[in-house]
Amino acid sequence: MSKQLVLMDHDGGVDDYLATMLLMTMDHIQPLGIVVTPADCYAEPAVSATRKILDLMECSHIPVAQSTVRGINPFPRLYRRDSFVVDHLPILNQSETIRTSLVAQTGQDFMIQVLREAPEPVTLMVTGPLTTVAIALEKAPDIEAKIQKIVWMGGALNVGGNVEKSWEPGQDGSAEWNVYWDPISAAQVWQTQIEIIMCPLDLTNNVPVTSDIVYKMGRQRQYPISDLAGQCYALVIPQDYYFWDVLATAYLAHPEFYQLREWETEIITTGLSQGRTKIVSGGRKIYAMDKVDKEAFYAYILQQWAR
Ligand SMILES: [Ca+2]
Repeated sequence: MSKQLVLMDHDGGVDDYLATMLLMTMDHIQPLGIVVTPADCYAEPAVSATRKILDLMECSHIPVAQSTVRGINPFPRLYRRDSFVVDHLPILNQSETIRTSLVAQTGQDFMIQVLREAPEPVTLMVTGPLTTVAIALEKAPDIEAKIQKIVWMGGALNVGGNVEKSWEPGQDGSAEWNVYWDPISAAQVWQTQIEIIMCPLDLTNNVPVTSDIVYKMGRQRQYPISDLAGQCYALVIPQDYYFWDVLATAYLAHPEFYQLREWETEIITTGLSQGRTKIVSGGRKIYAMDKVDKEAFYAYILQQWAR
């Protein structure tokens, strides 16, 4: 059986590194590269940490590219700082040199090239804003035909968003961060015919990062990857943290853990609700992950990181 081609586009949050670590364990997937979109991070440590993680996972043949797109509403500094912390974790700094290459071209140009050269359509695994995808599509509309589907962590359908009103003025709390960073790009992707399977807050709100699961990662810390995952989650445990990007990414390996539901939606790009993914009759059809077998998911990630 041929492997499923996947290009990942993450935005450098703690969860994004963990999603990358999970993707690298999937035997039936052939990762074509990793693009880092500079959203929930500072770009340089995020790119550096990503390359070091690929080294640790013995995936240094997979190229990393730095996207240079811009957002509209920056992520809080408190979240973005984590990219420096992860980049400095001892387990990622056992060698003075990084083997995984950083490609010379921008992440958006790399995305265009990878899609054009792919022998068959590619799944885009996106765990940050859709800006790099939108810019790539704008520069090279022909690549739409090479995108099999987009699996995306983003949006909030029937629950509130996660952009807190007390932190961010001028919005009503309905937006999810990956949309809010750049609602215009999300709306542009909504204009395409590409199949979108999203993992919204409606689902992730039910799958918290609990002390119990983090302790379980610790109890198998003889495995370096489980140890690293546990350290990363320990870093964010004081926040209200959920399996956002990791839950979305696990879908690639085990779609049978999930129930999908179709919705008609639109992206609100202006005003108080900018960044909202609103259910609207007659709107753009998308699939949302609606339910997940939580126990199977927790068991799966523990098993995959036991290496
Ligand atoms: Ca992310």
